[in-house]
Order: sequence, then C-alpha cells, then structure tokens
Amino acid sequence: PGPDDPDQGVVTRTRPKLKRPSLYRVLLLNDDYTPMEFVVHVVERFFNKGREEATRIMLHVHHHGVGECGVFTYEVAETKVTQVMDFARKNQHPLQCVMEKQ
Ligand code: TYC
Repeated sequence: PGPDDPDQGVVTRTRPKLKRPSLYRVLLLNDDYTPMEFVVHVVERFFNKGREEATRIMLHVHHHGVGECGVFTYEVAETKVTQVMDFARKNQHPLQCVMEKQ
C-alpha cells in the first residue's frame, strides 16, 4: 500500500515466492579399466571424502555399476562432473562421471 497503490484501501502485501534450488546427484559409473586407487583418489580430491568413505563409494560403484559421490546445486554438480572427466582424461582412464536431477 502507498500513495501510488491502485487498490482502494485494501491492504495487500506480496510475499516473494522463494523456490528452493533443484538438487543433482553426481554419480560415478563403473568400468573395467580405471584403477581402483585412481577412483578413490578422485572421490577424495573432488568430493572431499576421507579415505574410508572414498573407498566405500568406489567399492559400491565397482559392485553395483553406479554410485553417488554427492548432491549439489546445478552449477556445482556440473563443475564436479567437468573436473572429474578432465582429470580422468588427462590420466588416460575411461572413468565416467554424470549428474542426474534428484
Ligand atoms: N572396476 C574397476 C576395476 O576393477 C574399478 C572402478 C571402480 C572403476 C569404480 C570405475 O567408477 C569406478 N579396476
């Protein structure tokens, strides 16, 4: 309400609609060639996990084909995927990292 308000004495307040950002799971995919130790290193380095948790995630991927490294907003997830893929290629491993909407 205010001097320029078009409505006549009816008090209306608008509350901006806040939308929570969508979240994306970042996943590692299994393959037959990437060394286990390299995958553990990737999970430690790019997903800030300790050695035990990183090893648990690597073994989960190894046994189930796919596993989650973390959940992030879109831009952070995209950055993680790019960093992991660049690092894997630089080291000539076929490791695949993908993101999916949660
Ligand atoms: N399967 C690989 C091996 O036996 C290890 C591996 C684990 C590869 C996880 C990729 O995302 C992966 N050396």
